[in-house]
Amino acid sequence: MAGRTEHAKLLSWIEELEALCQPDSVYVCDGSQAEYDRLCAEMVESGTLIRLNPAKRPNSFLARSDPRDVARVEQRTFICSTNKNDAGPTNNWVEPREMKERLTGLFKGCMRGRTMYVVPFSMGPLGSDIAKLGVQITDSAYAVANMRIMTRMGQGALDVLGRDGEFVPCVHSVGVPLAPGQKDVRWPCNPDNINIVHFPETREIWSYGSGYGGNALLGKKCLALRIASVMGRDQGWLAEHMLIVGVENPEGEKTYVAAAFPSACGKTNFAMLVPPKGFEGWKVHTVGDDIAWIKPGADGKLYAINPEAGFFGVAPGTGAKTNPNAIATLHANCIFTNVAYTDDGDVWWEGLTDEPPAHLIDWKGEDWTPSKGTPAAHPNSRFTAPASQCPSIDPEWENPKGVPLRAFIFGGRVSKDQPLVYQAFNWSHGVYLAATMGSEATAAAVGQAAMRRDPFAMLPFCGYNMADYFNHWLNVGRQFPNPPRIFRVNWFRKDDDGKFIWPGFGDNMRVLKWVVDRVRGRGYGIESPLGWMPRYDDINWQGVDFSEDQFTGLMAVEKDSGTHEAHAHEELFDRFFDRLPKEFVYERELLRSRLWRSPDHWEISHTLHGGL
Ligand code: TSX
Ligand code: MN
Repeated sequence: MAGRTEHAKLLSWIEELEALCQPDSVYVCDGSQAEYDRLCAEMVESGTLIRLNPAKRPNSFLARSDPRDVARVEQRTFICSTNKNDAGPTNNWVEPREMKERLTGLFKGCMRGRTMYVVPFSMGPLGSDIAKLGVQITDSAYAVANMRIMTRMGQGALDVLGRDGEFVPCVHSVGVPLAPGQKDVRWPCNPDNINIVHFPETREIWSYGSGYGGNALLGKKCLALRIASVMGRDQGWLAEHMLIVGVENPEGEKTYVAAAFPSACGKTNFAMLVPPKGFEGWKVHTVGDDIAWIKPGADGKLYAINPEAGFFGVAPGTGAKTNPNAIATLHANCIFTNVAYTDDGDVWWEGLTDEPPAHLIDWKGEDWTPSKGTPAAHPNSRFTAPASQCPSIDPEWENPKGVPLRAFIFGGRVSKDQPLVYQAFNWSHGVYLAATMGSEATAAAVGQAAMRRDPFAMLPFCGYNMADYFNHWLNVGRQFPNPPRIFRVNWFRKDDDGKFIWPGFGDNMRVLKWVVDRVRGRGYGIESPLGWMPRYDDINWQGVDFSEDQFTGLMAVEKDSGTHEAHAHEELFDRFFDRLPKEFVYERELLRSRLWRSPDHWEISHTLHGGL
């Protein structure tokens, strides 16, 4: 049974796209299990998918992409607003009419010899006030199968759409039409012609040439971040690159926190954190691992939903020690892309086990042994897994109202000078901390790690001028007498021997507890030049051997490097000169003056008083 709709605008849009793309057939997805099973069986038949050993991993599949199509392509991602400056200095821009012409050329006849799938989907629980509907047209069955895991896809979405509901039109093609009788390849794509295009004013998405992840699953980065961030700006809410967790203490009190980290900081691991020894009775519940839509409620609180229904996570580094909840989530009903294939028909990737198997088929489909010297799984290989299978999933994760947020955490990946945790003095200081966050990119010059700024972890995902985005955040805070508190963290500070000082992973619970204590008015804080900090005794150290000296080193603030950092913020802000919030200049001067008044080497002493 195919999906049914009487939505006149949707039906005429489908006809229009059919005329443009000239597919052999059109199929409207109903989202049923039978449909999913049929599509996957067809992809096994065509060689796009390998069915994994059902005894090891039931109803799960492996896909190997074209080696030229393994990640998002930021140089080929466009925000096509009427005015260039509305896209801002951090986005690629092309004039909308010019881009429409380019797309019409690319999409003309691009689906010849293929099926055009119509994929209706809801980002967010079906019918939630915060949710948004989209319809993706695609010639990739792989995209359809992934969309069924990642979104609420099919007849349910069509029913919510009704006869005249609003939807975001999303058009996707791998860009490889087939001549009559021409045999398809395993992973069709057109890597030299990739275009990932957003029209923020008309709220349309067009994606051409790639079958991979964020390029092809248009509900995720394209709709739920780039287009939704524009909707949020216009409608007074926030679309953020954030995980959401619910922290439950032994008394059963629950505190919801959202957190933004740049890539390669372990967001999914944090979203599924397992409390360590010393936290008996504490639980961390997962609401989402990548995207949060956050809306002001009538009661003066901010409510967040996870617009997604699954996890599209990086596989390497995910193991029973680093993230047991993810490993349990992956037991069945998953799609794996570009991981390695084991001799017994299962999957493997670096970090899944301490010891690699003696023999594998690597992500390129070649024989692999540990002596080969190349990774068996691609570093950006992925799992697509239903969120409902996560053991730590929050009972409220599908609550259409969302969950009330009490704190925002922003974290970078910095080996020097950035302390483990501190709290912003107020909302505008917090927005400044989020805007200036970044991660170290190992630079070519030996020994020098360059900071790559990634404001709010949104640099590749903001659908409009980031300076306007900063102003939007400042405005949201102004509406609330008691907004969520804002924190900065860094799990990655190293000592002089180049070793990580902080154990990280489950031990991050110790930081999370202090955050919860602070927002609940229970936790003590010392005023440092950077923000409020916990003293050694403000952290629960039960179950870990971490000395006061180690902690002091982890929290120290160097006057010189802090001043250098404040100066580097200017470089970032200069790009946004014409629309930069005045508050940022003010916050930078406050930071400089706090550092100016501080000793060369500031450190926490438990004898210090004057906290709050
Ligand atoms: O995900 C990570 N988190 C967050 C977990 C909730 N990672 C993985 C790297 C990013 C993909 C981390 N790596 C974290 C972390 O908190 N910290 C580190 C650094 C680190 C790595 C290893 C050890 C300690 C710290 N220790 C041993 O290997 C024994
Ligand atoms: Mn992400």
